[in-house]
Amino acid sequence: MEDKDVQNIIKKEEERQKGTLNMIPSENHTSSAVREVLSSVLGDKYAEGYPQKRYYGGNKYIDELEELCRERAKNLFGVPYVNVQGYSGSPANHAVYFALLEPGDKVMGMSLLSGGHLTHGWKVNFSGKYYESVFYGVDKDTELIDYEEVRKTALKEKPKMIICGATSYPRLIDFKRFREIADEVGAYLCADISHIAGLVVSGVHPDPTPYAHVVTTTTHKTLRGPRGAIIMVTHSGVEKDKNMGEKIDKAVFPGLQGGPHENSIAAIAVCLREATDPSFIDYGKQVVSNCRVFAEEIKKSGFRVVSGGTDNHLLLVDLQGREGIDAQSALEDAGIMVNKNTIPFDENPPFNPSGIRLGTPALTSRGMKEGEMKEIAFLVSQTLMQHDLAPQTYKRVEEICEKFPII
Ligand code: DSN
Repeated sequence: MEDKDVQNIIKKEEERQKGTLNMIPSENHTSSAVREVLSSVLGDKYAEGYPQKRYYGGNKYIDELEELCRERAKNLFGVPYVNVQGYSGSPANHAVYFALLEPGDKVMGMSLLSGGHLTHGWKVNFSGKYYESVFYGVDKDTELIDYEEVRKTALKEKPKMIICGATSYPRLIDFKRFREIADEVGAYLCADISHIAGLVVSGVHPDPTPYAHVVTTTTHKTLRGPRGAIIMVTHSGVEKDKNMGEKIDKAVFPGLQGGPHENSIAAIAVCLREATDPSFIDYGKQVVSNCRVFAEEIKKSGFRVVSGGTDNHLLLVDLQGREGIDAQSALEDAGIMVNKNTIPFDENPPFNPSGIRLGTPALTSRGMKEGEMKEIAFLVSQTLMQHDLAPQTYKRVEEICEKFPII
C-alpha cells in the first residue's frame, strides 16, 4: 500500500534537490544504480557475523555479496584487508579506537576548530570522553598544517594513535610526513579519508595507503556511494600487527554493531565499481578544478578564503566576524546550499561561526564545469554582500539547475 504522506515528503525533497545548487562538500548525488540497490530486498536480511561465519541461516547470497564488496574495495584502494560493515564514518572510527586502543589511551587528532572531525578526539564525543585526546591545528599565518608543530606535540605527548584527515581542510594532506612522525613515537597512524576518498581513487589527492596503518572512509562523500563506511588495514598495518584485521572485525561485530546493513553493502559495491570507470578520474579532476576556479572567483569579489585557496573539493570563506549562520540562510534563500563552519582561530562558537564551507562534488556530478563555477561564485558573492538579492538570484539558480539535471 502506498504511503502518500511519506511519498509526498520524498517528492518535495526530490524537487528541492533538483531545483537548488548543493555546495555542501560532504554531500553528493548518487547514481540510480546505487539508489536502486539500496531499496532492494537485501535490507530485509539479518546477517550478524561475517561471510561463512554468520549467526543466521539463509546467508548464502549475502555472503557472496559481502565478499564481492570486500574484493572491490581491496582492489580499488590496493589494501590487503577491509571491513565494509561500518554503518557510517563515526562508527567506523569508533571501531578503530575499540580495536587498537584501551580506554584512557592517548590519541592525537586535528582539532575540530582547525578542520578535524568530532571523532578525532573532541571532548563531547566518545573519542574525547573515553580516550585522552591531544590536538594539532594549523599555523596562524598560513592556515596550513604545520608538520613541525605536529612532530613537537607528538614527541611531547607520545600518543598511541595519530589520526590525520579532516572535514574542513582545503589543502593536501602529507601522509608520508604523518607516518614519519608516527614512527618516531611508535604510534599507529590512522588516516580518515572520508572527505577525499573519491579524490584519492581518481589520483588527484595523495594516497594514504602506503603510509597509514589503518584507513577509514565514509562512502557517501566524494566517493559518491550510499551512506556507509569502509575500514582498511594496509600492508603497513599488517606488518605492524598481523592480527589487526581480525581485531577490526571483532570491534565492528560483536564489539559495536549488530546486523550489517547488506543493502548498503550492496550499494557500496556498486559505487566501488563505478569508481573504477575511467570517467571517475575525469570527475575527480573536475571536482578539484571547479573548486579552484570557484575559490579564485570568490576572492576576486573581495572575500578572504582560508589558506588562500584550495587543493581539493572544498573551500572556507571567512566572513570577517559576520555570522556564518546568516550567510547560510541567505544562500539557502537563493537556492544555494552551504554550511556554516568555523574558520581557524574563530572567535565565534561552532553553532554560530564566522565562516561558510562550500564544495564542488555535487555540482560536478551534475556535469557543471569552470564556466558554471564562475557564474555561481558571482551569485554566491552577490548574495553574501546583499542578502535581499536572494529571491532574484534564485531565479537564475533554477535556470542553471534545469540545464544540469540530477541523473
Ligand atoms: N558531517 C560530515 C561533514 O559534513 O563533513 C563529517 O562527518
